Amino acid sequence: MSNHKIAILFKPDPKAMYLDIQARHIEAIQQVMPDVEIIQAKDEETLLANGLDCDILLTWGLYSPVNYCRSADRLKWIHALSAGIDGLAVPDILHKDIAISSTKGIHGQPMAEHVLGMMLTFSRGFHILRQQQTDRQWRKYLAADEICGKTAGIIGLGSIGQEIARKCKLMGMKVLAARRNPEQDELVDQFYAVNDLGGLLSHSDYVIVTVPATPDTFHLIGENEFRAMKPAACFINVARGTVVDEQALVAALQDKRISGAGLDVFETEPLPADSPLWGMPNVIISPHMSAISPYYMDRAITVFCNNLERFKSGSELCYQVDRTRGY
Ligand code: OXD
Repeated sequence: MSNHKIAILFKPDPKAMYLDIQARHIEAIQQVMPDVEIIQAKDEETLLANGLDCDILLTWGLYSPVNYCRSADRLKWIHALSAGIDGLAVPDILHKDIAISSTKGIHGQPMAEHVLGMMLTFSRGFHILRQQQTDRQWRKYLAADEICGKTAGIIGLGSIGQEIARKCKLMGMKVLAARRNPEQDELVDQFYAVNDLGGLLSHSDYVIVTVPATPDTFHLIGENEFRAMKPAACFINVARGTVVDEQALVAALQDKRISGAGLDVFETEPLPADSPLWGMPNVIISPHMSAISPYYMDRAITVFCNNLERFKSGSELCYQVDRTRGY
C-alpha cells in the first residue's frame, strides 16, 4: 500500500467544463502512483473534513486554502495547476516547510495567440468595425495598418514572452525584450534591463507585459512608463493587474498619451462595473482568460504527473516556487 494521499482542491467553472479534472486525469495520476488515495474537493471545508492526512495538495494557485494548509500536518508538497501562485503566496502557506511548485511551460501557445489577436485587432480596427456592424454602418476603417515591420517590446521573456516573441518574428516584427538576465536570444533584436525600460518603451509600437506578480514587479508600469511610450503605442497586459498602476493607465488612455490597451488582467478582478476602462472605445477587455484553451488541463496534469514521478523517487521537483522572489 502506498502511503501517499493526494488532496485535489479545484472548483470548475460551469461554463468551461473542459477546465475540470476529468476521469482521464485521475487515471494518469494513478498510473504514476497506482496505490495513491485521492480526495477530490470543490471547497476547502470538504478537505478540512476529509483530507487532513494528505501529503500532497493539487490546487489552483489563485486559491488560498490557508486553514487547510495550517491544519494538514502531513502535507509535504503543494502543486498549483496555474502558473501564478497569487493565493498561495501568503505567509501562512509560504512559511510552511513544504515544497511549492506551479505549472510552467504550457501557457505560451494560447497566451501568444491572445496577444497576437489583440495586436491585430488594434492594427486592423476590428473592435471599431464590430461596433459599426452593431450600428449597421458601412464605413471603411481608413486607419487600418500592418503589424509587419512594427516593433514589439516584451517585458518579461520567460516561456510566455518567448512564444510571443516567436509569433511576432513570424509576423515580420522587430522584437525588443526586457528580462532579469538578458542573454543572447535569436528571437530578440535588442535587450533592455527590467530596471531601465526607457529605450524599450520609447521604441515599441506594442508594449506587452508578461512578468509574474512579485513585490519587485508591483506597479512596474506607472505614469513615467506610460509617458515614455509613443502616443501611437498600444499597451497589452496578460501578466497580472498589480504589475500596472491602473489609475496611471486610465489617465494615459484618457489623455491620449497611448493609443489603446488590450487588458486580460486587472488590479481588482472581476473588473468593477464602475471602472472607466469598460467604456473606453480604445480598450479591449478579456476577463483573465488568455491561457484558456481546451488543452489546458491535459497539459497541466502532464506537468503535475512528471513532478509526481520526481516526488515518488525523491528527486528534486521542477518549477519550485522561489520564496525569496515570490514566484
Ligand atoms: C495562470 C493564469 O496563472 O492563467 O495560470 O493566470
